[in-house]
Amino acid sequence: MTVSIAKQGRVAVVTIDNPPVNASSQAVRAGLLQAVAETEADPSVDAVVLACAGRTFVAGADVREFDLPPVEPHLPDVISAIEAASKPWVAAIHGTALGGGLELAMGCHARIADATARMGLPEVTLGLVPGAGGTVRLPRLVEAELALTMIAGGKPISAEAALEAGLIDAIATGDLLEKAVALAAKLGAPRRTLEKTVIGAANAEAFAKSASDLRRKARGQVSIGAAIDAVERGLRLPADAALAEERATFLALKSSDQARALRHIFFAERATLADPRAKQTPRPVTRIGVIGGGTMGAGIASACLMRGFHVTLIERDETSLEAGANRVRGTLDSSAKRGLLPDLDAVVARFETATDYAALANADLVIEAVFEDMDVKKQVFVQLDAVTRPDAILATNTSYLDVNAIAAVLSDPSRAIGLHFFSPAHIMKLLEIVLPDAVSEDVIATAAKLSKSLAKIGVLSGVCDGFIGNRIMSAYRAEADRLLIDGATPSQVDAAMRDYGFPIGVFEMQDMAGLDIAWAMRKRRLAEGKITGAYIRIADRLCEMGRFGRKTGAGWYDYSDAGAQPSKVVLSIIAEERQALGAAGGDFADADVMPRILGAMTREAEAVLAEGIARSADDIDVVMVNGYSFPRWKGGPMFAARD
Ligand code: 3H9
Repeated sequence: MTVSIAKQGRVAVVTIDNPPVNASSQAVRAGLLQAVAETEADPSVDAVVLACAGRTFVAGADVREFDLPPVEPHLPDVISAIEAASKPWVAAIHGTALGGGLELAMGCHARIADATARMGLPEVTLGLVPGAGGTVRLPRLVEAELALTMIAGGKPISAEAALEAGLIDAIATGDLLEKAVALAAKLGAPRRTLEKTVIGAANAEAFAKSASDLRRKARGQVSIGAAIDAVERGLRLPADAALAEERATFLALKSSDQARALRHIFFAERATLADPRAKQTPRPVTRIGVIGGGTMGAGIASACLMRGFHVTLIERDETSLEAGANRVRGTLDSSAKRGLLPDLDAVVARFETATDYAALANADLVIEAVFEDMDVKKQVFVQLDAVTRPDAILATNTSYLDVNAIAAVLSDPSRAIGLHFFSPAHIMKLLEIVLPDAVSEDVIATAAKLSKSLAKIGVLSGVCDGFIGNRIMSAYRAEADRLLIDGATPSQVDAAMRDYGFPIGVFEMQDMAGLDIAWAMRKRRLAEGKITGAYIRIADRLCEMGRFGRKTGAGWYDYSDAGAQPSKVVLSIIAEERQALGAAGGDFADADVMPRILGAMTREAEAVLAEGIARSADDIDVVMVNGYSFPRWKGGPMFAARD
């Protein structure tokens, strides 16, 4: 039974059992309406507890139903029926109460949660606003500022924060259901959330500032502005009017292009590891070695420590080791200050450092993050081959180099794999899992499990120069250079990309990351004969002048206290290179920039797909959205191109 009723004394326990996440699909909604009728009619019932079986409370509406016409009963009507009941309903929350799940809980007359539960209204992340009373009930339970960040920011909060804010009535210590039944038994006449007065903003100015910050950050994502408007209506209008407007906005957004794109990426992210090779029995991993304490190595070490692994960081000498260890400690400290690491001491206790590879004798997995140079990486792997257990997995964090060639130096290449993290590694969600020819399936499965343990989205990639993401990025970067030759300016290209929804444009991005790394890579690829066609020397000439980007105060732009300014030097280099290539230049239309950038992206993506480097077009979308800031609400380049 999707919804069942059991009795505990005079309290009815209504349980939803709809795996995997108890989404409020049609069967759940119908079952709940039936449960309201039955408990109202049953004189032996004084109160009701609403609980869920399995791993979580209701995690929201069933997103798969959103592409189909709505089927009755609708969630707002179910929630209204619960709220109008003559007997008190208590929501017993474990896991996550999200979206329609939290709306259901807010329609109950009291809420109790276990200490690890989380609650939120993440509808904006799916291109929606809450559609079952969330924007009207939440501001009646918590202050307007919090309602705004939860609804328009889509951020869930902890049980502790929910208790402090007034969203829940109690945190259960011990058995949640038992405590919920006890609470229901003594609750008395139901107090309805909708009948409560709106709490409002403690500080109207702070509320207005957060609203305008959120609108600015939305960068074209419609649902964020719509969510702010809905919260403001929830604060201003009578409940009935606000509910009607909320529902109309929800229904209009549900069929919008942005919501469809966001649903696409939601499901694509959950399907990346649906490959049978990733489903073999993984090798156990508790002890991880990280070679190299630079930005990347320290970030990887921090990410692993924060997720419960034991980490040994290796550097070539004491000075570099100290610097690397300090980077790790700095990251851990700042995460602890933001409340992300409740037990910092326990995390630090799992962190060791050494200059001798012998310290890795017991490691289950080693990730090298040393200088991006084939010979250096091969030397590291030769040393690892000598000291590690034969079943230990050896991973390289290279972002471009041939993982087959690195694996080949091992006596058993089947234990080598690529784990391409993105910087900062403790924050970025994407992990490209690069599969050399000889890799064994349980090594793939172990990498897949690791990506989940690190709360990352693992995407399988074949071996090629740059794998999925950097290869596509190189292609659209080259196209951006061609745009300059054809008459565009760097600031024109950057502005067009920002207008499309990228947080920054391709030239600004290069200035931020530093131009020197790509320069070294181009030299290597030129030497290897991998660059064909007309070669555009603009970026090389900037590097020859020491213009490596922000870190040197100059790159594609000039930097000063006043910020980034277009550079006359760069514009004249572009003009010279145009002339050298015999290009006419002239005025370039803004509207012609993005079709060229997107065209280059999708052409390379098609090649990546045809060569079997990426498993699917959806995987490419996941990589570009999560590693390269492709606007999420456009669904990724492949989705955008076929839409
Ligand atoms: C909403 O509620 C609108 C209302 O305001 C108004 C209504 C009128 N639907 O993420 P996982 C599947 S909008 C359908 O890997 P985790 C997921 O595809 C909704 N399916 O697990 C996967 O399937 P499979 C607002 C869903 O433990 C499986 O469940 N709610 C849904 O890492 C496991 O998912 C949200 O936006 C769904 N709503 O994380 C919450 N959710 O195994 C979205 C999950 O076949 N969900 N699935 O690949 C989440 O944030 C996470 O899934 C959750 C669990 C935190 C719950």
